[in-house]
Amino acid sequence: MSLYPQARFLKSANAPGQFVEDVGAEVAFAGRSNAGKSSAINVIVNRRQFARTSKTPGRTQLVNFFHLRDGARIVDLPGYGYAKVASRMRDHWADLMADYFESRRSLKGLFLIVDIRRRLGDFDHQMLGFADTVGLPTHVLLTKADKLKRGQAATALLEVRRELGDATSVQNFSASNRHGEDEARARLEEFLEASE
Ligand SMILES: Nc1nc2c(ncn2[C@@H]2O[C@H](COP(=O)(O)OP(=O)(O)OP(=O)(O)O)[C@@H](O)[C@H]2O)c(=O)[nH]1
Ligand SMILES: [Mg+2]
Repeated sequence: MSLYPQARFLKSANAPGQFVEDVGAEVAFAGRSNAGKSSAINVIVNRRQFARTSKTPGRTQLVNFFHLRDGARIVDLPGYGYAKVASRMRDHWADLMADYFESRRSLKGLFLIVDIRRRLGDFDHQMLGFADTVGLPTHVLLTKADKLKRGQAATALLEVRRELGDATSVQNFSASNRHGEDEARARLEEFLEASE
């Protein structure tokens, strides 16, 4: 059974004017391209191919809004870190992200999705910076934890926690074996409910 039976794709936006109405609460998912954002959303919402079903070419640079239930949304932010992306696209991305973080009153939390094997990169720190600027609580999912041995995954978690300190919560996660799904969902709900 779906935990979010009403969950559905709402729309993709390429400019602030296209964002859905700024009411209720939403939590944004950000991360490097291919980090596992869509897979994490699918596990948390408990629907196969949910975040992916609406995928169309070029969508990587779009802000995707999903309805979770009345008054609650998930936002799949454009993936970043493609070396080949033209600088004009990178500028567009930075402008769109700055605009999104500064203007969204309904934005209640940020999930940062990081491949546990790569650790945090410059763009990840930039996202945490955006969140910090506007006082947004953040949660880091170190995903693809199934790709590491248990001990290595535990060490990675400790190291990232030490690196980030109290600024953000951090957990290990795997979309493949669903490790950490309850913890992730609980944190999502905390962010959404803090606003009610
Ligand atoms: N082993 C393993 N593979 C994963 C996990 N999460 C995602 N993947 C794989 O990593 C690849 C990228 O996953 P996506 O969820 O599409 O990543 P994304 O961040 O949404 O990527 P973009 O939307 O293209 O930016 C896919 O081949 C997934 O099957 C995980 O927890 N474990
Ligand atoms: Mg995706």
